[in-house]
Amino acid sequence: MVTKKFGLVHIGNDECYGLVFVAGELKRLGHEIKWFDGDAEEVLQEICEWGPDFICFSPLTTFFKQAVQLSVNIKQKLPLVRSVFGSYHVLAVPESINLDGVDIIVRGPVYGTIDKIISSTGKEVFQGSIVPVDKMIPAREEYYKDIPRMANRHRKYIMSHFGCRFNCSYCSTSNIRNFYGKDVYLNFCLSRRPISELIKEAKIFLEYPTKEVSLEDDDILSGLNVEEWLEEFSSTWKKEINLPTYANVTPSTVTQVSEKTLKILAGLVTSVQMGVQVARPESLKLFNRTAQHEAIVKEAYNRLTSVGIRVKMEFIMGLPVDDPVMDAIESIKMAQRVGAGTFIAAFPLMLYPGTELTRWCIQSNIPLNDKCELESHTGIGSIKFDPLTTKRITNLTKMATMFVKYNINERWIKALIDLDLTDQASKQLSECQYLESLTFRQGSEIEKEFDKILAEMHLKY
Ligand code: B12
Ligand code: SF4
Repeated sequence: MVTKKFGLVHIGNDECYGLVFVAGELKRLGHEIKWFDGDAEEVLQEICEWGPDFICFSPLTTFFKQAVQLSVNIKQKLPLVRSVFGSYHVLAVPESINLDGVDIIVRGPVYGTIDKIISSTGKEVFQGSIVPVDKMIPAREEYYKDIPRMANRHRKYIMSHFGCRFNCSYCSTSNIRNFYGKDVYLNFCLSRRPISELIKEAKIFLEYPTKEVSLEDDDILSGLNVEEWLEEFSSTWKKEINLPTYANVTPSTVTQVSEKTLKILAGLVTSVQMGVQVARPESLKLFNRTAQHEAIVKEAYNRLTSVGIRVKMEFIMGLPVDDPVMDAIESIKMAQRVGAGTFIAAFPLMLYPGTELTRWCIQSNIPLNDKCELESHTGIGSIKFDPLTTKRITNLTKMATMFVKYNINERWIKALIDLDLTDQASKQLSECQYLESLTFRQGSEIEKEFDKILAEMHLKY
């Protein structure tokens, strides 16, 4: 076998989790790998000095343009290098193969594609093969060695399964499910990885200054035999890793699992993030989430807090509805009814390619906002509104955390969202919001390190 040099390009503030599995597969096959920080000024020079045969990108839609531009720049300097793109954006938009800078696209898993990548000469789109989840082996050693800002990140990620049983219209899950086919999706994306593999994967976190681990499954409570699995995972995690964790849940699953399951979860996580998204029934319908109405959210919130789990609720604002501002205010008022004083986060609606909602908006001729960069902290979403509504929605997403935490009433909310924010005010609000999320999970001590954390990331606002 000929050994090739594969450069892996990280982009963004958080780990590129899929690329960690690509690294594992390349290592298993005996290829040479090196990671590069795509956000670093000297990245182009460093890649040229190393001289890879292939350069790999795994951008979500948010980072796709940046990745393509970097690839174009690399290929100008190293005309023989071949660029390979994988992950969710190119899965949904394989036509991206026609762009300058994109030589090869891999749709779906990396498995079974490396030899094809090496042999290919023209522009090609490959489809990866499913392998049993216990054969998916990630590799982080080189990642953390080559990009210290990732190694030193206070938060790390791990996933026990890769899917979700719901079908929200704004989410890529339905697209991924269609791509794999329903049965394969069920068997692959919803199967749990062996606990021993998760522990092996997490051991490296202990070598670096890790403060918390996000159990990043879309819903930690979904999947078969959840009670037995959680019990075993929780006791092994505490024995072998014992770093604080948090997880994602969905209201409907929280209300369905047993009391014992919730108590086991309470022993494992310090808090959970629960997607609530919207309050109004017609907005729930637009999102294909009709079952997750206020009574379910309230029940889920109460069940979680009754076993001592703190809950962060997440909302989406700026919907293509008749009165988007009141729609968002109704969501805030619902969050206050469910858990005033708690920590919530609100994001502007982002339309990702391949989702049902994206298709619906295009078919319905909903005006789209070309200023949306798919960066949630900017407060700029995908739907185009008149200037006043745009301002109010942006302010609502930036201040929603404060409105619920400090239980601000509707008159004050309406007054505050009419303010014109200066650039500095906007930046500080995003920082405050981020600090709230850290103190919610890690306690107020983290405030002492906040300036250092900010210095190591490029917080978009
Ligand atoms: C884990 C996760 C995260 C993590 C890690 C993100 C990352 N960059 O890896 C965190 C929490 C940081 C995150 C954040 C965000 N996420 Co996220 N996240 C996920 C989640 C739950 C799982 C993704 C995953 O790691 N799967 C497991 C790995 C093993 O699979 P994989 O990534 O597909 O990789 C495999 C293949 O695709 C392929 N592959 C991947 N890359 C490459 C590259 C090459 C060269 C090759 C050959 C193959 C290859 O090989 C891998 C192994 O088989 C998905 C939802 C889901 N259940 O799929 C959403 C998802 C990916 N996230 C999404 C979004 C929108 C975001 C945010 C932009 C949200 C926001 N507005 O802030 C941020 C972006 C932050 C960032 N800096 O990247 C969207 C992406 C939609 C899109 N078209 O871009 C998804 C699909 C969820 C959704 N709402 O629809 N996310
Ligand atoms: S519950 Fe979350 S991960 Fe599942 S389909 Fe809805 S938004 Fe996507």
